[in-house]
Amino acid sequence: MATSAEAKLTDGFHLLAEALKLNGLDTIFGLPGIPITDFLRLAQADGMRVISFRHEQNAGHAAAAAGFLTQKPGICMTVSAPGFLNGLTALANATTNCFPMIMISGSSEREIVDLQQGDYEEMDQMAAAKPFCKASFRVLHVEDIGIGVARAIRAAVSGRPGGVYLDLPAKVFAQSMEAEAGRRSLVQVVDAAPRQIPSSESVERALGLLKNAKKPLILLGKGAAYAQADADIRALIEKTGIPYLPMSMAKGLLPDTHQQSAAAARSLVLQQADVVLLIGARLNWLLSHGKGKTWGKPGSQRFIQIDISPTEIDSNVAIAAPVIGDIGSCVSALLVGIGNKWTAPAADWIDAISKRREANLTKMAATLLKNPSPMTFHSALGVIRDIVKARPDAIVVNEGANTLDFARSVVDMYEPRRRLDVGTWGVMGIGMGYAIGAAVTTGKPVIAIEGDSAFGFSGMEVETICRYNLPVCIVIFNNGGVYKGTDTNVSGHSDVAPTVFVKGARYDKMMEAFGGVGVHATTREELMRAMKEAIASGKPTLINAVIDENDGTESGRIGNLNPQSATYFP
Ligand code: FYN
Ligand code: ADP
Repeated sequence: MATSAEAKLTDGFHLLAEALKLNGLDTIFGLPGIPITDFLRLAQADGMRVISFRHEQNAGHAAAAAGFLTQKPGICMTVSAPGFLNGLTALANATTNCFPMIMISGSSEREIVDLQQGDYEEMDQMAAAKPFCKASFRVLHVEDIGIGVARAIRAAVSGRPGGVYLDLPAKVFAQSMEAEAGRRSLVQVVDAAPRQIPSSESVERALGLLKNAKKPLILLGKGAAYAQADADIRALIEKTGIPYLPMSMAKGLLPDTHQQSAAAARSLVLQQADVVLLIGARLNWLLSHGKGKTWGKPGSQRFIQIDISPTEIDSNVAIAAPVIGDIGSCVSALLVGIGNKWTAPAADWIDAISKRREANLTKMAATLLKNPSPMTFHSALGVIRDIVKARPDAIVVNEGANTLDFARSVVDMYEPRRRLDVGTWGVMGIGMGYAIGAAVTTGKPVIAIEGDSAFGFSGMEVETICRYNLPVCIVIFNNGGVYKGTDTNVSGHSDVAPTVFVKGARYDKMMEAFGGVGVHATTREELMRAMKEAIASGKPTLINAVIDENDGTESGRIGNLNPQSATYFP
């Protein structure tokens, strides 16, 4: 039994849990081991949700997804050096995507690390993290845990959101202090992501440009989805009548079936628009840096850009009208400026877009009608498209090359923040982490549309999905390889080609091994039945969707980025 002196003490374990809870951070995605095992136990006993993974990268991706979906930093916890490094990829990816998360890692003793005397899992983790995230902090004394957590929260969510690293040497967890002083050392962060109101001149400048446009376009990026200004963004688009193009994770901000969506006329609007209003989208590689043949005649466009980060402006091309502030405040200021007077864009611009859109939709519809066995990407995606239409609240996670590219255009989204994908880096490996993060955070069904190669990066987390009985339905597009399954080895020795996997692989058996539902589907009917059952039951399900190994193209739709040797192949 504790003596009265001991009862008045607290320690780093308790203070860290209390600091997180005080700030509404009630879920930890992590992986136990020295020195955080007892912390995870204690956090769970203290009422927090602790989701334990099989690899830190996936825990980090789950935290990042939670951050994107909730605007609160997702929390990832790892052990020292190797565990930390495993998580670092996810932290860097979150930062690149502007998703708020905090990775907290246990670390070795400073005295030994700094003299490089060879401690257990020795590494200067704070220095290693610095270039890969927005901010990096270390707490050396138990009484600073509250401030350390507060600084991490503010850095993650204020301004442009991103990843933050918080270093906790092992001995800080066990350090004790007087309980009342400990309680007073904690900080409840006030207004962690303050609104940033745009200047009135910037709003007027933007409206002036937009009003005089002959062929205006609104481009929505995942910053617009993150901002949770859904009603105002929709009002801006519908009031002005301006066509809009969603980047992949902005799909669903307005339903993809909306009359003003130019998603199915992408090339045309990018080439022909004269004024483009970017809302939470960067002119990076995904938008051909705002120049080149994607964007029509050189100099034919002028840009308005709404962003919270002033240094994003002019990063690739000149921005005629920057509007700096948070998207909610900027869009509402534009709406006030517009009032009830707005002249809809000229009919010939709207008609040209409709014509291209209808032509592309008709072309697409024909590919979805076919019913081959094995399936093709399109025949299988036609099924998923119908399933998502029937469950618009389901969250779609999507990675792969062809599986990503085709799903992006085939599977319509109807609600904001329902699509999570490879993002700014085009990274493989987000699949199961995002799926778990989304399922835990929202409680909604999750449909993970996975290339067979992409799934491999996080596949072991099917055990995690089964362990927590999460409503995740994974569909593996199994065409037997990276891009496709037909590559051959021309060297004469017996290894398979570097892009080819085991023929006839049965990913569904992996799910069965952990008590989930595994289904082998070779036709649309089998896929449809299995998905309906998965969504209705909420049981962890993995469907091995057999796709023709000839279907798929090298690098999907970004083959232009894939250098090919002119001399290697005869
Ligand atoms: C779009 N399109 C459609 C529809 N939606 N047609 C019919 N119906 C629907 N619903 C049309 C659209 O108008 C384009 O035709 C075409 O389909 C492709 O549209 P998409 O996919 O929006 O555009 P595109 O050119 O592929 O976009 C470029 C991109 C995108 C860079 C933004 O490819 C992307 O997000 N790529 C990420 C790739 C990635 O990260 N891969 C992971 C690594 S793979 P046209 O208008 O006629 O052109 C490692 O190897
Ligand atoms: P996409 O890949 O969909 O085009 P990006 O990730 O390139 O989107 O762009 C997102 C942009 O949104 C970033 O420049 C980021 O600074 C900005 N952003 C994120 N959240 C907000 C917000 N609340 N208000 C304003 N801008 C934001």
